[in-house]
Amino acid sequence: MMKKGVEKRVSFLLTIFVAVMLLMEVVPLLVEASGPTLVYINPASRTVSAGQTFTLNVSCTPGQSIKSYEFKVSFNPTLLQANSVTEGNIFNGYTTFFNAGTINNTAGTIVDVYGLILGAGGVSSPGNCAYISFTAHLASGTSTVGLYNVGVTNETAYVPITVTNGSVTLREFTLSVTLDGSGSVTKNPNQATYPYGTVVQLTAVPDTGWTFSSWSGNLSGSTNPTSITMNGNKSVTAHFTQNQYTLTVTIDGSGSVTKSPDQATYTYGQVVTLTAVPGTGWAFSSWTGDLTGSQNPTTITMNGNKAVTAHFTQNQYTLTVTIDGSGSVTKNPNQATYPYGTVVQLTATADTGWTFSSWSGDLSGSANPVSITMNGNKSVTAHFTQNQYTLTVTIDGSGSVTKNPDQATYSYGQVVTLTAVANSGWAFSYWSGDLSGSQNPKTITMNGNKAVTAHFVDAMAPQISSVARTTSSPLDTDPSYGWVNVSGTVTDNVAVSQVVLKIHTPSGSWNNVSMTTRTSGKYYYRSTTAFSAAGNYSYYIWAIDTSSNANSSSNVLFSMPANWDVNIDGYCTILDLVLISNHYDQIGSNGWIREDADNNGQIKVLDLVYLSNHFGESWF
Ligand SMILES: [Ca+2]
Ligand SMILES: [Ca+2]
Ligand SMILES: [Ca+2]
Repeated sequence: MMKKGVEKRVSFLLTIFVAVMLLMEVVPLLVEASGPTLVYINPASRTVSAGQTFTLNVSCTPGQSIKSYEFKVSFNPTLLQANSVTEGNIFNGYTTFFNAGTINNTAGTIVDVYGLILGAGGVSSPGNCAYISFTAHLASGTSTVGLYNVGVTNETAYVPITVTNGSVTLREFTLSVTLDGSGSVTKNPNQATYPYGTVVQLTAVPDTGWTFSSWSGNLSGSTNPTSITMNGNKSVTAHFTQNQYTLTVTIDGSGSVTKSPDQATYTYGQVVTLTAVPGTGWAFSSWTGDLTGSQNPTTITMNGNKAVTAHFTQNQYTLTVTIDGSGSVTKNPNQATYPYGTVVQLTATADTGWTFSSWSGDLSGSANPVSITMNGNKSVTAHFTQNQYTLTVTIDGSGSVTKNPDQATYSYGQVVTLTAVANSGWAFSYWSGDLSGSQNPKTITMNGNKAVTAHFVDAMAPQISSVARTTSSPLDTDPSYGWVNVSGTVTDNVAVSQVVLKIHTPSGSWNNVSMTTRTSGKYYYRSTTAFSAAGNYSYYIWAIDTSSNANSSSNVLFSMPANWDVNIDGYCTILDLVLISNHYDQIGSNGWIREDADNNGQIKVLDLVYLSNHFGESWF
């Protein structure tokens, strides 16, 4: 059928050709003067989108009356697909014959498109020969839409033509990126426009302190980098969110830290002022963690999560104890320094001989032990007073005691020398009470109140004086032939205990007889028997006082003559007989004369006999 059509067209063209030749021979000037016929793609250039179906016109502006046309079309089959060819409007009003030609989308050709007016007639007005429907492939680029093998005829011949090709550009696409937040997006490749199908890698790069979160627009999700395929104009928004950083403050010790501004979270670069406020009795010391040093207040720049530790140290206070006097103070606990609030117990311990009295300085009163609370440096003085001891001396007897040194009171450990001084007639004997023994002088160490008695004893014997004797007369009529009165004065500085008359008799024995007190101090003894024997006697007075001090008077000698010794010469001799004979026969009262030897009142021969019985004796 096609072949039949071609043959028919060829014969027809031959006919036309002959007709044109003839016509040109006849009216060549007419034809040439009209100029060439323009055959062109209309629009000459067109921009379409991938996938777009559009129509290109093959237009004709006749330079003369024309009756037929033929052409072939070439195009880039990778960019364009030809869909159909339909007859144009140039020969409207005439009966036409139109051949849509053959489309080859592999080769990119449309061949053998032609049309003509059947029968008589021609057209010289511009119009379209054909409409070609194309669809743009999913690509970008520019395809020339070319016309070749173009021929236009009049009734008889091909007419001069000028052919103008056209072009179709498959547009490229824009990729518009919008930023939400702070960051950037890089495109790879980075072009103003992209051919259809280009895969563009988009990499979202957050600014410091920001984080890419998601895509929106023609992308979604949060994959980064991600790809977008350019099958159209694309508009993408990259969303960045500002990072939020935490600021964690840890307290070491006692205190607090204020944040300015005080927020749950902070954005990048935000400067936060940290002020460390120590608790009572504490001091800020240093920062550690994401801060160092000890500046306060200080600032921290939030370029990440921050953790800071504020270190507080407890204030240390000294406790100084001063001693006034002699003693010591113990501290419990005993430390060089104390943290704030420590309660320290102070115990004052007096040295021996001292007594704690009171506190001064940062303490007062006299409580002991006492507590002090360390809320600052403390200085305390413990006052001790020296003990004062009394030394009481009592005198037993008569004397005195001197103290060296002689003070009303004494301090502990003081040594006092006591010297006992006896009064006359007295002697120091011994110490009692807080001293003993008889050493004199003697020392006593004052380690308390002391009481001492100094004992003095009577050291003076009785004094015996005025010793007197009265002896009976040898003529005494006492049948015992004699008596003696002995008296004496005995005194003592204390008291006389006993007075004894000690008599040595002619027989050699001693008679000790107590003397009795007649008046104060006067002692008396009368004896009518102790001296009855004739002979030589001696006596003395012995006295003892209440302290057993004894004294004796001097010895006194005397004689008691025998009555037969008339002339008291110690012997009974003839001379005694002579004296009796001289008074022979005289009388008188008894004992009136010594010659009355037998004391009968008359001198007789019995007296002579009495003497003769003792003749030759001696009584002393
Ligand atoms: Ca005495
Ligand atoms: Ca004689
Ligand atoms: Ca006689």
